This record gives sequence, C-alpha cells and structure tokens, in this order.
Amino acid sequence: MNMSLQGRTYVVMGVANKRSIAWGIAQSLHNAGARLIFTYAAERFEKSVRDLAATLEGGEESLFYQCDVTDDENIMETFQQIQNDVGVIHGLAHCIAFANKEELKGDFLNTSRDGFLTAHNISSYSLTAVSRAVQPLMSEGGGIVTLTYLGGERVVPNYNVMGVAKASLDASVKYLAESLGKHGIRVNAISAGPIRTLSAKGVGDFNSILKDIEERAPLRRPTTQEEVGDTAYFLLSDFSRGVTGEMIHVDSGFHIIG
Ligand code: NDP
Ligand code: N5H
Repeated sequence: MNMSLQGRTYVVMGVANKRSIAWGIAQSLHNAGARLIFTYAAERFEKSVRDLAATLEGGEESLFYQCDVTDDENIMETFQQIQNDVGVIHGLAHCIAFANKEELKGDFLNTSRDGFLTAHNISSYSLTAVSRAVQPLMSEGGGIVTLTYLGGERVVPNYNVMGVAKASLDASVKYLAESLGKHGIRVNAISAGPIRTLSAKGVGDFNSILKDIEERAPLRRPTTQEEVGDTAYFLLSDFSRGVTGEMIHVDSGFHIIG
C-alpha cells in the first residue's frame, strides 16, 4: 500500500485564511498528490482561498465553490456542480463551526434558544447534511473527517454552547459511520488542541490556555496546523482503512491529563 493520494480528489470545507486548520489539511493532502476542491461560505473569503491555493504547486487545478452549510439548496447545488465538474470524490474534510460571540463567555446557563440552534445548525447538523450530499459522489468509497474539541467531552470554561454542539457532532460521527460504512465510506473526527485561528481570535483567554498546554500537556507544546493536517491525511488515506466512527486527539496528549 502506498500513501500517495495521486489521482484522488478531496473536498476541503472551511478555509478562511492561512491560519485555518482546513488550510493545514489542504497542504497535507496536496503534498500527498491529491487534487483539491475548496468550499467557502462568505464571498469575502473567496479571494483569500483562491490566493492561498495558488501558492500550491499545481494549485491552479484546484476548484472553488461557495457553500453556506445553513442552506440545504446551496449544499445540494454545490455537490451537484462538483459532480458535473469532476465526477468522483474520494474524501471530504469538514472544518466548520460557528457560535455567536456572546454565547462563548460567561455562564452556559444563559445560552439562548437562538444561540443554541445556530451553534448546532452550523457546527453539528452541517456534517450530516454535507455527508448526505457527498455520498453519491463517493462511489469508490473514501473518508470524511471533521474537527472537534475537548470541550465536547468535558466542561471547558467559555466553550459553553459550542461544547454541547461538539458533543452532538461527535455522536453524529458515530451514527454517520454506521450509515455510510455499507457504502465503503468512513467517518472520523480529529480532536485538535487549541490553535490560534480566526475563529479562536477574541474568544476566551487564549494565551493562558496555550500556557497551560505548554506546562501540562505530555508533549509540552501547542498543536500545529501541520500535525492536524497529517492526521487528516492518514484518516483520508487507505492506511486508516479499518478505522471509522473514531475520534483521534491531536492535542499533544492534553486530553489524558486530569
Ligand atoms: P477558521 O476561522 O479558520 O475556520 C472556521 C470556518 O468555518 C471558516 O472558514 C468559516 O467560513 C466556516 N463557517 C462558518 N459558518 C459557516 C457556514 N454557515 N457555512 C460554511 N462555512 C462556515 O477556524 P478553525 O480553523 O479554528 O476552525 C475549523 C474547525 O476546527 C472548527 O470546527 C473548530 O471548531 C475546530 N477546532 C478548532 C480549534 C482551534 O483551536 N482553532 C480546536 C479544535 C477544533 P467563512 O469564514 O467563509 O464563513
Ligand atoms: C475554550 C476555548 C476558548 C473560548 C471559546 C471559543 C470557541 C470557538 C469556536 C467558535 C467556532 C468561534 C466562533 O464562532 C467565533 C465567531 O463568533 C466570530 N468569528 C467569526 O465570525 C469569524 C470571522 C469566522 C471566520 O469564524 C467562524 N467560525 O465562522 C476554545 C479554544 C481553546 C479552542 C477553539 C478555538 C476551539 C474551536 O472549536 O474553534
């Protein structure tokens, strides 16, 4: 078996800028020879995604589609268009989450119904919606990977409604793995340690969170985009062919510390 992804095509959802974890995944897949398809939600990020892809050698072969995961019609049209343009897809990386800023501080008890539904809609249900849309394109089987965080397994200050949404996402990974296994499609999650991205900006006290990782995580260093990218590559390659419904922590081992 070889690790090359030559001749394979992967959809990467959620590149906003060069700090995005999705961009780390895109780079790892590209380095393995994969052809990439990027989706972005906001038009304002289209140029940023196109400019980034252009920095990849042969990146001009990449394709770009606008896809807002709150819009079922938009999702269906996007994957219909991808099917028309490229036919078969071998995998998908779902790197999407959102919660209103006001819900990411203070007491979880104050979470509003609207804020709860928004977080779950974008950060959790979207994986099921997208998996259903991509399934017909994955006719040769393959992998779907999503990104989660420890705050879905335990209470992490300020993560609040996003923690509950990640718990729902984590359970969705297992149910989707069961639904899609018969089609040769594996579904897994990477639980990443804190990485300073646009989403992470301005929420919580990121410096003290990173300091804690540097002091207490077994590897005594923060997680990098590249580390997550390479684990996504593993999960989207045949080397992980027996792995589905799994969550791999790429967090310097922080999750084992009590
Ligand atoms: P980024 O801000 O780089 O990426 C978040 C992405 O979510 C953006 O590209 C954004 O697209 C997209 N998004 C938001 N709303 C929608 C929508 N309605 N439709 C489609 N896309 C949408 O941050 P990260 O790379 O940090 O986040 C990626 C994933 O990693 C998230 O699931 C996050 O929870 C997870 N994660 C992050 C960690 C970290 O420390 N950074 C740790 C563990 C997990 P747009 O900007 O175009 O709206
Ligand atoms: C415990 C923490 C720190 C506190 C909580 C952070 C939660 C972050 C997750 C969500 C996705 C952030 C978010 O939705 C921010 C938005 O309200 C505002 N930002 C935006 O709209 C920007 C422009 C766009 C690009 O962002 C999105 N998402 O669309 C958790 C951290 C230690 C780890 C972490 C940061 C986890 C995570 O899930 O991202």
